[in-house]
Amino acid sequence: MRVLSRNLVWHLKNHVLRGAVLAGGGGGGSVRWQQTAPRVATGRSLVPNEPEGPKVVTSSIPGPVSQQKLQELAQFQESRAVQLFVDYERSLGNYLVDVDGNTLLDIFTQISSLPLGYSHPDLLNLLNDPMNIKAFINRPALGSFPGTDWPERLQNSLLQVAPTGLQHLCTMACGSCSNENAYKAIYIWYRTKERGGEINFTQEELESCMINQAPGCPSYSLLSFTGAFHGRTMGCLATTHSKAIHKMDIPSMDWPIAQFPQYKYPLEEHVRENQEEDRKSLEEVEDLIHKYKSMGKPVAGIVVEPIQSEGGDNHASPEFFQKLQQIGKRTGAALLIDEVQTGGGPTGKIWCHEHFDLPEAPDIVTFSKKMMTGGYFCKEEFRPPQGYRIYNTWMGDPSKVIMLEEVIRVINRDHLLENVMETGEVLMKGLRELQQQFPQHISAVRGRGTFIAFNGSESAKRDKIIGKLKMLGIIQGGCGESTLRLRPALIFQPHHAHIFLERLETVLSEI
Ligand code: PSZ
Repeated sequence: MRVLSRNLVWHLKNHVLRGAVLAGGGGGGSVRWQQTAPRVATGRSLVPNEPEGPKVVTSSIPGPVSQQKLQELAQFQESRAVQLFVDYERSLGNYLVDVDGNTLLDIFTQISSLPLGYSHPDLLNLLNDPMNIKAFINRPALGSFPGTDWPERLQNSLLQVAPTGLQHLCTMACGSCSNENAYKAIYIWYRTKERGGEINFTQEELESCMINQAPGCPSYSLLSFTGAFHGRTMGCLATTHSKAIHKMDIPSMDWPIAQFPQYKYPLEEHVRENQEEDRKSLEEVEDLIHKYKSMGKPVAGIVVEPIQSEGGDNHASPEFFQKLQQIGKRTGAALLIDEVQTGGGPTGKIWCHEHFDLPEAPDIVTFSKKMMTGGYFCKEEFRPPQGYRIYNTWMGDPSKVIMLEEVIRVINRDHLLENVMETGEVLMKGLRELQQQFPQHISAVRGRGTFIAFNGSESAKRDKIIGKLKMLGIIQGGCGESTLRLRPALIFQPHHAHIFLERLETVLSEI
């Protein structure tokens, strides 16, 4: 009943009262999120025929069909992380439809990896081109047998959005393998520098590397930050520190880990304390770099997320990143910015580090998720001096790059970065108001674009909010200790934001 009446309120606001400034009503709670005419106007929803709003038809989620499927799957696969089964046939735009027929507004988008939501018509349309169909079924080993159009494909996709100053790239399949190979590129670069331009290996190097010993396998290290997430493969995992469950029982490397700045929010009210956090963190970075050098494990690179995502949406200032870059330059360590989760537009720029005004490009930028393909951009000196050193079977997938080309075209055509900024403003304003109204439940609203988060009062309360939102038709994710994060697609518009805010208000007034 409650859901039905909420749907009705939503319908009124979006169809009857669209463009008007609402001053009250809304089932007990006041509706203060002003509806203004959208600046990005291409009809109501950017994806035609999207559902009108969320609709929950089962008394619990996962519903009975999802539960039954889960039992089937669990017979032969560990499936405890499965939340529900999805009807991808019926999911569209910002709405995920599950196998029980629940229509859910998706603000988590497959762990932040859908740039254009579900079944975007322009992506579907790619399959009408017979050339594309061949690309989808003939998957090449790109490092050795790329198709005729591969250079052109990369020019028309990844290189169109390459960060300024990074004109070289390597494609990979996922975020972890992008980081893993970027780490290798850093070590190769570092050792090549040490050899002083000599590109031939010594016999001793050739033999020792085969048995994991120096000098062929030097003991270099990579500096990462507390709370970081860079993937779960062995090298990446050594730099991941967000949750113990990721790391338990896996042997790892003793590499330096510096404390990431622990900011207070809102940023404008805590400038002094946050600057002090930057200072402490950067001082530790320098200390660790010196310490590890004297231990015989020189730091070849620094890896950092522009906004720590899995670790709890922890921000750091542009000055922090500028100074981090300076430290890297001074000590001879490369700077790798991991844009796997932030890249592709959710912060209102294609790359989050564009917000930082770095005096020059970082050395390597890794990507995946919304970029459809994994990979990294790098400076020329990060290309290994020999071939076949950064390589694997697929090295990505042309079909994903074809999709990315279309995604970039749609981002430009539909002004999706502007849409992200506009929707982000609506979300931030609404969340700040809710934070004032319910300070006992939520705090620390923060974000860039629609890459937004806020804290619950504690981990169990956060999970409760997520659970109740789901029953009101909203899929939202958690991260860190007690944080709720928004990771909508780039097609998430102000009217979707209003549905979310309204339902969050209901949840907060009920818990
Ligand atoms: O639990 C997990 O394994 C999750 S939940 C979210 C992610 C992984 N994100 C992946 C990720 C990332 O956010 C950053 C900043 N860097 C690297 C990765 C690894 O990417 P994948 O998962 O594609 O290997």
